Amino acid sequence: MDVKAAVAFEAGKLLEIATVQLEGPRAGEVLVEIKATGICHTDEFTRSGADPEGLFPAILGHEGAGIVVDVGADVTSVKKGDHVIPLYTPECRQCPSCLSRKTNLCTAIRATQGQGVMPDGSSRFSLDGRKIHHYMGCSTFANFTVLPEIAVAKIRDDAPFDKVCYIGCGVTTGIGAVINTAKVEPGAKCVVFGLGGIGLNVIQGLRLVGADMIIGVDINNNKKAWGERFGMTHFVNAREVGADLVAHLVNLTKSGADQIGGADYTFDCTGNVTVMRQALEASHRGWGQSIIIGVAPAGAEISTRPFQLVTGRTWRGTAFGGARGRTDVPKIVDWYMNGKIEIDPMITHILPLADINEGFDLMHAGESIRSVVVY
Ligand code: NAD
Ligand code: AHE
Ligand code: ZN
Repeated sequence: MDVKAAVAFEAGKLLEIATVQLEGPRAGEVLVEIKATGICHTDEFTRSGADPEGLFPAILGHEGAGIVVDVGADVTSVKKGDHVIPLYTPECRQCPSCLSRKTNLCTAIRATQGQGVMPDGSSRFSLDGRKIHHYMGCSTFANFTVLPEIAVAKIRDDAPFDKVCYIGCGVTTGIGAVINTAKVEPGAKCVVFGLGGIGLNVIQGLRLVGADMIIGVDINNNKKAWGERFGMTHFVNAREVGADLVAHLVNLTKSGADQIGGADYTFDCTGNVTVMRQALEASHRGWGQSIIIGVAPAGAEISTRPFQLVTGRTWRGTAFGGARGRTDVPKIVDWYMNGKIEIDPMITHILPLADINEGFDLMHAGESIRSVVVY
């Protein structure tokens, strides 16, 4: 069938709107009509050429929501008409990773997903006979896409696609990093670096679990009001503080008998390895945990003095907020529908597919929190 897509033909180039061909679902696969998709910074990371796994041409996008319109043989867990959110972290419930209960990083199809193809090794997308790669197993920058059955979460029918698409990455990543990965306890002191589409969800996750101190760090003063809107208690402009940023943050967290200072938990939501080091070093001697969420360019490496770890700080990372998609995503949709978490104010721009490049411009200008393309 012919479908409308924004195609990334080459690294660093604008996406091009094109009619491409999509084959129907094979065994274990489903065809989904995508109704809305968010634009995450990770899409920009790959579009720009910074992603060592980036493949071109490809149909990017991994933060979507839509309706199952066809299913291949042997599909049992979803049916035509079901509303779903595509999962770049699938949940097969059978692989060693799923069975370990120690990680959400299902390994059933990770190898082929990284090669931009379906689990049988072929792509369903093409343009005039030329193969187009899938992206993160999702390719939500097309109005129809094919996904493995294990890579869709069935959600309730009354949830608005143009809002809950954000649960496909940003919302779940931010809130999940707090709840699943760090397991932040009430009363904790926390620092969030980078108050964008992910960082603000970390902040609302911290508010949800009852953190006492939520310090937000950004280089854009406009993010102060944004952070406060979701529960941030203190704002620090990293550029204005300069080289003393870590000392400044440690001082802010000192209180009463604790004159050592440092946060119980810090979160990097920037993808900048210098910031990752600051985040680790701003965490508390003896027990501080620093969670890396940001994705860094090919070749980038993190470093610190081993002394930082010897003295009890822990460096950790999280993908998709440690969430098991088919199990957790429907619950997060319920949280949104019941008013437990907010999404609407963070969706600052709604665009037609034809204007998708504008969504990337808004991200670069720091003007959007999330732009959502509605088909
Ligand atoms: P975004 O562009 O919306 O936000 C980034 C924010 O960081 C902006 O507010 C920007 O001003 C701020 N910033 C930039 N440099 C900074 C610095 N030196 N110090 C402090 N703040 C700084 O991006 P996003 O969509 O929120 O994504 C954030 C990062 O998370 C990206 O690297 C993205 O690829 C990654 N990500 C990871 C996962 C995961 O599962 N681990 C999921 C989604 C996104
Ligand atoms: N391809 C990149 C890695 C990118 C990455 O870490 N992606 C996250 C999700 S970001 C969503 O916005 C992830 O899920 N990682 C786990 C995995 O298996 O990819 C690179 O650097 O090679
Ligand atoms: Zn993302």
